[in-house]
Amino acid sequence: MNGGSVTNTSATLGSGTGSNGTATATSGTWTNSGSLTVGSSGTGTLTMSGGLVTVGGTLSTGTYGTIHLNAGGTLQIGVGGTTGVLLGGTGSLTNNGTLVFNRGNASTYSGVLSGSGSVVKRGAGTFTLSGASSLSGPTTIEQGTLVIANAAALSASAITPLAGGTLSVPPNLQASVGGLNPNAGGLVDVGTGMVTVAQGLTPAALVTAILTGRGDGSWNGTSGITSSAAATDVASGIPRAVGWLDNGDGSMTAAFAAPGDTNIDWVVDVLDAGNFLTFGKYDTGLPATWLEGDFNYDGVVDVLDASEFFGTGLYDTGNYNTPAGASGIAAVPEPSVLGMFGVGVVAVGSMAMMRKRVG
Ligand SMILES: [Ca+2]
Ligand SMILES: [Ca+2]
Repeated sequence: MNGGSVTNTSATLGSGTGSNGTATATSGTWTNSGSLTVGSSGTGTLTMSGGLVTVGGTLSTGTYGTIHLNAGGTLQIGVGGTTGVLLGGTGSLTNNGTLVFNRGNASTYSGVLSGSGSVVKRGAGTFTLSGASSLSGPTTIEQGTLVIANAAALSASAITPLAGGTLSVPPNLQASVGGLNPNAGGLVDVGTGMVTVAQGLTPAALVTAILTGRGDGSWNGTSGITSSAAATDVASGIPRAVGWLDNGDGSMTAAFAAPGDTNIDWVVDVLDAGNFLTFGKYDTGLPATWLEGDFNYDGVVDVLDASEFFGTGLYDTGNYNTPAGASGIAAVPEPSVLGMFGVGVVAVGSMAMMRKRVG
């Protein structure tokens, strides 16, 4: 196929024993409203180097079936309806072109995607990637929700959710992605999980996205970075947020967090009290990060952040983000440390007030 448009229901390349079926697309469109089988009893080869090949049903390969998705070629699975399956949902594919997943309902792909190609999530449905893929091209979420249900589902891919598209992680998952553009109009929902972005995301862009997702404080933003779990908690009076970390190696982390959990290990303890006090940003007006105690994203640490810290009531109470069904491990309270921390904050607060009076 090198131009024009071909439409059929189902097709098979290499149907009978001993037969040899080959299809090569360099331009134009080939639409299979039904299924496409590459190599049934015979040998089948599907090569895409340009144009668009769409499979509305199931794309499968037999023993002697081979799919080449090369640079310039586009393979679309599904046409926005309730069908469209790539390799049984489990087979692996080398993608050096463009791979489009387009379903209107929920579906899962657990195979491995490799190559330098790109992925497009189209269609209103929730699409779950549960395999560990090495794909290095970009991923664009045009519509619906893309769930990365494996910590390495898109660990080498830079993800861009566009308006109407959402990237989300399952409860408590700590996922890594190759890159992330959270300010392109779409939404990133960390839920009760964590997303670490390997490169390309600046602290300023990350905080901008978090502020957008936070909205009026209810975490009900429709773009930027939010946490639907924090939104639920805040609505019922439980202070939760999206915390962030500059990991110092070019990577950035955004995660469900309680104010006060400076290092986002889902425990508020002496390490956090230490960070809040010893980074020395309290009431200085100096630029500060979440790690240094800025829990309300205004870039400084002051009494408002101290209030956020104490407002959670989580100090030394153990993990506040245990997976559903798991039993939490109760920590032994250390009231003396909490007392010291309280004294410390009061002390720096008093010093600041004295400075102000003197000034
Ligand atoms: Ca902590
Ligand atoms: Ca602050």
